[in-house]
Amino acid sequence: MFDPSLFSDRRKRFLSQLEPNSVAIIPTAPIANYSRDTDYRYRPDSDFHYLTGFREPEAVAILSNVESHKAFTLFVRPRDKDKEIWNGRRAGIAGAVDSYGADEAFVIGDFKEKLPSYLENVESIYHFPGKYLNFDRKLSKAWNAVRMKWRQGIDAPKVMVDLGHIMHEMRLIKTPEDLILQRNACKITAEAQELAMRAVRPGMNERELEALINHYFRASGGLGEGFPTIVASGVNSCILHYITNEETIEDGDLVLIDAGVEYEMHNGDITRTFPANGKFSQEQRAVYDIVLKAQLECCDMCTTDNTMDTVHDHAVKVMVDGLIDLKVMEGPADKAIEDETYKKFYMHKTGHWLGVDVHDVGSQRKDGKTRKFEPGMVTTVEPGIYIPEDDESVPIAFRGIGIRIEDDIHITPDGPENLTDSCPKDPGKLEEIIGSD
Ligand SMILES: [Mn+2]
Repeated sequence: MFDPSLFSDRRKRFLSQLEPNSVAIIPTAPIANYSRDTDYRYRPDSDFHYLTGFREPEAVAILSNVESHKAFTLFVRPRDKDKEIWNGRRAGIAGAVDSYGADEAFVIGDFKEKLPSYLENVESIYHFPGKYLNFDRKLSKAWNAVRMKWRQGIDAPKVMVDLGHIMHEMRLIKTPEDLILQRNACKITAEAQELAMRAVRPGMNERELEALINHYFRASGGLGEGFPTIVASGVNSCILHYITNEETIEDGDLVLIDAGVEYEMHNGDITRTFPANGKFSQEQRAVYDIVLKAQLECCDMCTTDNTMDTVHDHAVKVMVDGLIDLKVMEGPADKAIEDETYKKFYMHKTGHWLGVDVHDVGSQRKDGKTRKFEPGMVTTVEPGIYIPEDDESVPIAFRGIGIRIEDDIHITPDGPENLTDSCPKDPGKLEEIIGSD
């Protein structure tokens, strides 16, 4: 799976965008502690991994276009027979060069001492200030150490540039290689969702569906869930990030599942909502049809003529009109939108970028304006309606209904490509397959 040329190509593209005489300093993520001396399974920093492919902790990449520097230097943990027996293999400095394409590699223990030499007579430092504060201190100290070398005629860097404006624009526009992984993440996620639809029965616990989905993610070659799987039955569906997943699914409940696999550092993200017993009630179906109409039309709007905002505004309009028709909300629609009274039923945005992070990086603005979609972007489209169970202004049969429908859309020059289209959402199709396994 690991293809060094993919990463060397990314590094070339990255380096070509730096100002002359610059150095980029990119640490990977620290290890996160779970409990006492037990840590979470390690996940590298997304940006660090995007440029290096290196997945071990305690590593720093230095990319430079300074003539006297190597283009790509990696600091990594040393080989250590004893530690490798306990915690797994290490590439070491030889592996950093041979397998990961570093021009030069050192052990991480030498980083502090060597860092100032990478900053001498350099114009700009590219870095993410604020992301890892302990690392910021090391970098600031090194910068200061270089300032003190003025007697030797050495200049210190003048500017620190936020790495994000280059890195995140790169990550926002997916390459054909990125899309292979993205498509697979979407496919596995779609299959897992359908598995849950077919398996669901009233009387099951939410956690059983969670386990089914997460089992499928891992068994399909994914690392596991890219974010905590949401299995929300009944009124739990009105809690946007409900991850407790401990309650019994009752006859007559809707089940809202929002889940995504992390596959080779790419995330799927799909939400489906369906009746546990295989049949929508009249009110559930009425609200479902509104959300589905908004979702289908918004998916179609993912073209280079539109922006995140125009898509969101359309979702709001369709759903407000629908809720007024159902007498769940009071009209007129223009006033409900103007006064934002709809926000008690729809309080989130309609989409987010998707990729290496599930809520992926990349600016939604360009030249001071909301930017239009561009080919290579991947966005979710996920309108929803959540009717509070205690809202006495709403007819009782509608209270506690929460519905969200989410797909992952790749923007192409010819229009939207729905990467999760295979995941059922047509209400007739849902009723056909629910509980069929
Ligand atoms: Mn999402």
